[in-house]
Amino acid sequence: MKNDLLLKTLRGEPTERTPVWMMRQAGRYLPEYMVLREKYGFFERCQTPELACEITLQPVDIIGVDAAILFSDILVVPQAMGLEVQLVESKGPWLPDPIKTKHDLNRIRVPEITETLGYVLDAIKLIKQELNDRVPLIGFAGAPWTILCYMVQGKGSKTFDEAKAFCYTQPALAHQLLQMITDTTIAYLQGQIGAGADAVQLFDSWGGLLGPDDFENLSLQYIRQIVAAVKDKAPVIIFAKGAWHSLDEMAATGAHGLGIDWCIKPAVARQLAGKHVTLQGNFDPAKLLSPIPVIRKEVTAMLAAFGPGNHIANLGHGILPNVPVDHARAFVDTVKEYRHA
Ligand code: 1CP
Repeated sequence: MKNDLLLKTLRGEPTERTPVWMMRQAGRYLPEYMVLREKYGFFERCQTPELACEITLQPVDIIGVDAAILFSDILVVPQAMGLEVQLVESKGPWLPDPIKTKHDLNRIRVPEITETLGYVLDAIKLIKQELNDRVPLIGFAGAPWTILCYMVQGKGSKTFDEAKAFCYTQPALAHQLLQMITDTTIAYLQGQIGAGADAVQLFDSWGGLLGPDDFENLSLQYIRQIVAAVKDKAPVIIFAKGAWHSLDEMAATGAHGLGIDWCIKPAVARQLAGKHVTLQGNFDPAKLLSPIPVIRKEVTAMLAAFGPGNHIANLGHGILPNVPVDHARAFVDTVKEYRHA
């Protein structure tokens, strides 16, 4: 690997500088992505290895990030389990027949990965070939709780109240569903690593909607199973947005990296997570809308706050579609130019 800054940092080894990538870096803020978005539907872009490969490589070539992340979506998992998932223009994900009852659970299954998600594995093989070891490739999946949110609510939400009501009123069914998602995700991530992914990230985007006890019960116990099943095959990053209260338990899973958002100070996160795990984050994505000199100053402050080693510079959540490309580049360049005293 020509640029192994990310993998070294995840293994806890020292590097000459901090590695940097951006969550959702392959996407709508890039004009080159928008050209392909005009021509092909969302799942067509995911399911065509040549398109997924081209989109995955765009931020590597255009912005110069230290890692590629597979272009796909967390919602291909419910699709593979047998639920219909659409992406409605300017409205987001839409699942017309969400899971509400025991009867609905009979409509889904733990699928064979090569049969249902073989296109992802093919995309990974092609991406690895095209990357030619320039930078590592990150594979990913949604954490079971976040996937349940969409499978039950049927669409995006600020509160995911229907998903929570399902868990609180039908706990046995909820746990059955979470275990099915977990089993699918383990096979899926093992498949991604087998196809060539150098590291994997679990996105628990809605983990922060749960209190600490519910987070353990509905999310972390399943994340723990997934980390245990993949951590010896490739480094694992857990990004449970807003779930800072459980950083110690997340570190105890044996994950190599923990993502944090901008609502926690790096020093506090370090204290909670312990000395050894690598922290990833935590720039407020909306701050990329600031003037470039402000971005540079704030990124420098963020790097100083994390201190040297055990840090992957990233945003605290996905990049916003209205971020100018040169602002994203300023974020990445500032990290690449920075050296700890
Ligand atoms: O072009 C378009 O309009 C589609 C927008 C889009 C894109 C570019 C969606 C729909 N998904 C993606 C790609 C995607 N999704 C990646 C690609 C790799 C990268 O560049 O990072 C990844 C990692 C995801 C993961 C994802 N999808 C998450 C977890 C990360 C996060 O942002 O919290 C979630 C929650 C989703 C669901 C989803 N898919 C798409 C949208 C707009 C959403 C969010 C909907 C919501 O707010 O509830």
